[in-house]
Amino acid sequence: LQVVVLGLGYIGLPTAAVIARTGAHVLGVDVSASVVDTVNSGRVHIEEVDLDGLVSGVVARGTLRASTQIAPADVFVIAVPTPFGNDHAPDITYVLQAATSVAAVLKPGDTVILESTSPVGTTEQVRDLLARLRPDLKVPGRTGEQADIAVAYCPERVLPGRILQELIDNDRVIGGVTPRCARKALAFYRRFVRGACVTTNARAAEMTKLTENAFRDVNIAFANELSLVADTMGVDVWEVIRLANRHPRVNILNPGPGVGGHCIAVDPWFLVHADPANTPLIRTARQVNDGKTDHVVAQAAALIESAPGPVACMGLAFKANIDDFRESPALKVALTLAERFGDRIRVVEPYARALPAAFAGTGAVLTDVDTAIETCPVMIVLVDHDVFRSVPLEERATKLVLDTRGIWPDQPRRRAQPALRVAV
Ligand code: SAJ
Repeated sequence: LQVVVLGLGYIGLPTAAVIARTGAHVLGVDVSASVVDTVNSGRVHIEEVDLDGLVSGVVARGTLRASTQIAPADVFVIAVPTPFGNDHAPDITYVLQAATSVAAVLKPGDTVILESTSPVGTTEQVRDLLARLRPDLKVPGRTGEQADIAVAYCPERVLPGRILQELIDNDRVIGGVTPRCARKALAFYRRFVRGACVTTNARAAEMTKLTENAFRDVNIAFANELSLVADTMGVDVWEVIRLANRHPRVNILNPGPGVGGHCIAVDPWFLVHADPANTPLIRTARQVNDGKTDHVVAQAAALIESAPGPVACMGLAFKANIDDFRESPALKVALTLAERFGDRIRVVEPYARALPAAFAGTGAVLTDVDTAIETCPVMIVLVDHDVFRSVPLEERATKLVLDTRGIWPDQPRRRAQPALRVAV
């Protein structure tokens, strides 16, 4: 089996490597020559558990290679980014560019699968584009005739940090442009997926992906809203959530400094954009989560102004134990504080070798956990990295702490609590 994976990013590269491990011959195609060179030398340009060993193995075995040029194959998997513009409109340019390059090498019997998170209707647009570019091929779902090619949508659902495991173990939703297309794609995923593979139509599969991430965003917004209310009340939100979650039908997520990454903070907008009139809840959740970041900046600034000395901003990553700083609320908070408080700010990020370029000229410096503990009387916890979580109370008992992730529940509360006293 010859497979082409278009896009060698956080999803495409692990997917290509996992397919290559089954013995299929995989060509990974990327627009970046440096990414292609890195992969061909058996190395990886992204940090993901066990990915380096897997890629070096399949490249050495000759089942994975990379190129900037596409080649004929049996299955094409499109895993390119789908960003949004300033008005939150989804931008499927990269998907259409990838499909255009596939069209040039497509032959009867081939399967084209879109994995990129996409607005509903994108897979049909891909099908229509292929039909326009290749009038010699019968595309699926256009006439009653049997099609020459299959076109399907199968969203990736993997969690950064657990990608290789979840690629295999997660259930997959496979949406065909026609039922026959879904079955064709299903046979492909069965090669490497251990989870259940469930078939549906392409539009339902597209909406399912957006729904999953919107669901999580709405639930995190609920937790973030609670954290603001609890602050007003002078109540520990973590305690409230822990207790409420003892109810058999309550399962509240964790508040934090906002929602980051390139999925949950983006995908809900695809639903809002498609039907603004009917999505007040999803839109508001986005606003609550973005607003939480501004709230944390204000809280941190007030704390920093109230005390002298260096300030440790703990973490830049968009979530725990990864090196991914894209759309990170922690980075946004730390950067805003660095711009305002300059050389008082020490950034602690074990997953960064240097401060991101945006910090240049602010005066902020990167430091390690030990130095921060020794030198910073003020600590702002922005990411729940395990290495931060394990700092014992005796090393931080005297610090002024703003813990946006609730990793130090035993930290003495030093901020004046709003009084909610009952007269006795
Ligand atoms: N977060 C909280 N509180 C929580 C959970 C998360 O503040 O209780 C924050 C995180 O710190 C982070 C953001 O939300 O900033 C997103 O993190 P995440 O771990 O929820 O999700 P991602 O973005 O790493 O991956 C999500 C996953 N989707 C769902 O869980 C529904 C993953 O399965 C998807 O494949 C991925 O998006 C994607 O690519 O769409």
